[in-house]
Amino acid sequence: MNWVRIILLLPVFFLYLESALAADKVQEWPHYALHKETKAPISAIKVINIFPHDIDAFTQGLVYYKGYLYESTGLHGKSTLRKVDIKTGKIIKIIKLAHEYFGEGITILGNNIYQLTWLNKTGFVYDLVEFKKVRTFSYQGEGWGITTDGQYLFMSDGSSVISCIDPMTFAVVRKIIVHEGQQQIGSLNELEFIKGEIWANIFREDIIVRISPATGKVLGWVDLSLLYSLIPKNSRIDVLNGIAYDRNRDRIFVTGKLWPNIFEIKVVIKDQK
Ligand SMILES: [Ca+2]
Repeated sequence: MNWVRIILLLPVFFLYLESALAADKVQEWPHYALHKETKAPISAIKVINIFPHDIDAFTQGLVYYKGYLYESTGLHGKSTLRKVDIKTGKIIKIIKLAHEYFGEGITILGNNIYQLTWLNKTGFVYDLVEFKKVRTFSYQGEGWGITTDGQYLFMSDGSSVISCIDPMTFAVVRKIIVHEGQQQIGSLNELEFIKGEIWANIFREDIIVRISPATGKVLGWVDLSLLYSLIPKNSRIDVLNGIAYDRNRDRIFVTGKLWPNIFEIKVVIKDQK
């Protein structure tokens, strides 16, 4: 074995390793570089209402339906599906998932609730009223967020890809690559369809990205960092996650994992470029 050759090549290897790691970091574009890199508008928010939220709810999915919020929570042994009164935060109905499942996104289509799990490659369909499980389905990769345009399901898996899924066959109809220019936007988490756009939390970031469902192009950003100043100090909070939309009254609700509050927000233009 030619040790001299190996020793001589070592710096090249480390240089390669470093550049590979740097390339990986580029994927994590938000938030530190966002304000100077993006050409899309960055919106600020105005808080309209503050509601209580279960501080034990590790929020992974949030959706509004006919006057109530429906929420999916994660963690093994603590995963649930629940119907919640908005004003009081009171749990109206709840079911627990088996210990092996880590609950993720939910959406409502027709008379059914669709719930993903994180690593089990398994989703559940429940009837909306009784939370009775009516179907189990499978998918490739991880389950993160899910939303609907009223026809198809749209699923995130923690990458920059959103998969458009047929709700009957669960086949992938098409894949949406979320991007701005050449830059893909990764870590897409909880999702919501709002006025023809897909809004997505970005894992570990204080921003929502607004996405064109047709092209995957970034349409803009919503900066939620203001919310941290409104949460009681010493709150044991995890990351922002959860977007729900009441299309009848044009109300947007956001929260986070273990957050003590759900916020009704309005978006205001902060930085029109
Ligand atoms: Ca949602």
